[in-house]
Amino acid sequence: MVGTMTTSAVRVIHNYVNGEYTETHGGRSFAKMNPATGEVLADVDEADQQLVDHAVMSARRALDNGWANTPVRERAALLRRAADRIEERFEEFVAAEIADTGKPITQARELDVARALINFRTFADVAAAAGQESFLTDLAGGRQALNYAIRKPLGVVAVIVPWNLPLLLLTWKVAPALACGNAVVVKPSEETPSTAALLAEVLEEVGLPAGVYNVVHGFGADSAGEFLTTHPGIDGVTFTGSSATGSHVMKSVAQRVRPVSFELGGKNAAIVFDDVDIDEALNGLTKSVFANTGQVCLCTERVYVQRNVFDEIAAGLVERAETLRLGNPTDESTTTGPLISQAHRAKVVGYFALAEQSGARTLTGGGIPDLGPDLAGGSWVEPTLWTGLSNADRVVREEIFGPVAALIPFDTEEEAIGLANDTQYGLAAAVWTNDLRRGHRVAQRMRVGISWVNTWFTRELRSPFGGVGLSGIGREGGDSSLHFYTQPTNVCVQL
Ligand code: TXE
Repeated sequence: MVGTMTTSAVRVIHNYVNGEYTETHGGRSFAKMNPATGEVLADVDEADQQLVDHAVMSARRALDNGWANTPVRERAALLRRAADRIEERFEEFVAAEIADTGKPITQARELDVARALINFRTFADVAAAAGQESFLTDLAGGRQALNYAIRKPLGVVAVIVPWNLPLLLLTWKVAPALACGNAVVVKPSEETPSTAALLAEVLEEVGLPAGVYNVVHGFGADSAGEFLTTHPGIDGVTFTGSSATGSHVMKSVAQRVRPVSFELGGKNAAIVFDDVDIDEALNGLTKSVFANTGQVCLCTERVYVQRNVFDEIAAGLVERAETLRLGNPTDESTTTGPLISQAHRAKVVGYFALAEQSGARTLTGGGIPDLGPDLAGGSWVEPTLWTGLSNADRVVREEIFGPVAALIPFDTEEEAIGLANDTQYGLAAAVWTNDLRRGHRVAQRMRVGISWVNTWFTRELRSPFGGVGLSGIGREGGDSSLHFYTQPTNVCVQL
């Protein structure tokens, strides 16, 4: 049986447990809408407690049946075959991601699916090349002890991912987890079930043993998400999503003292100094504010601009925002898709109203665009820029997760650093300047997990990635991923 089937125009998406696509027997299912049009796209089986139990037990059995002890070179080879197979089925993944999210085809190709390949290949390399710590310890009487650490898989890992970059974030976690010899139970967002289901097909095709990769579909509270994160059989949770949900999951996992790795929200700042190359900064800001319709945890929602270039930057950014092309996601000239859902649009539009009430001047956008009858049912909003707000306003403090930014002037470097760091979040920052010393100086003082100078979203997957404050706990990427997805045992041998 296949994971996704077509019945008329609506696909049926099943859970995938122990190498089988399980149909719900009289169970619940939910409709997945196309965010660009509002049409029903798929009917998704919702996993109940029993099925989540089955998934966790199957994962455990797969570990015990030998997956946990597979030589790392075999696991790395399997990851590379998975990357090759995704490459062969590239356009299927692109189509599935577009249908679920409404994101433009160019982005699905160049970012989402491209990064899935890179995630598998990078973590195959990182795991295969990893060494172990060892120390020669001096003891009394001239004797010595050899200490070394062996790293064992963490075990059954719960992987909970959001809807904004579904395949990218899923593979960012699944690739290192499998490379380290874990078994995973994945709960994709209820908004984006398709690529996790397709990945099951690929992993089966390249010979991953049954039970190592399981997918359970559903929601959070009183559904698959909660059944999974509260399950006594899981050994750790890796989660990307909102800070509120992260905090909730952490509380339930804390009862059984399991490790967590959380990448949560952001309210990221960009600082633009007056010595900057204006065009370069505007190109960078256009990406960092509007990429993926502002639905990236790393997107900029606060832009601090040195006063004497403020008007020029504001006018330039408005001009670029107004040339973005909203439209059919499969059209190659489309730059900007819809928001993920009507519910999310209601939240973003609520902030449009709040901005006005707070005295903002809306430079562009602030409404719902008319894109014609075909797209009238989609969750579209206009790219939006405000001035006249300050760090005291909720619009500048809370994560909106839409194609929006507040532009705020500053006079001195110290003031800009203070404004940028004045947030409970701490995921990313971008500094735009032609003064290299200033770039390093300011970037280092950002209270964030990643601080860019004259770029945005440039990623080195071997670097540690994560956030401070409300933006998360722990780091993934390179060795940080190997550390999270393994448990070390220190062996001490007296020589
Ligand atoms: O996220 P949730 P939502 C932010 C963004 C957005 C807001 C809400 O501001 O507007 O969060 O989005 C699962 N136990 N980000 O509601 O709820 C859920 O099913 C276990 C930032 O979609 O955090 C989904 O798979 N799991 C962000 C995942 O958690 C639970 C990306 C994320 O959903 C659960 C997405 C529970 N009790 C939203 N409740 C980023 N940092 O990139 C929910 N889930």
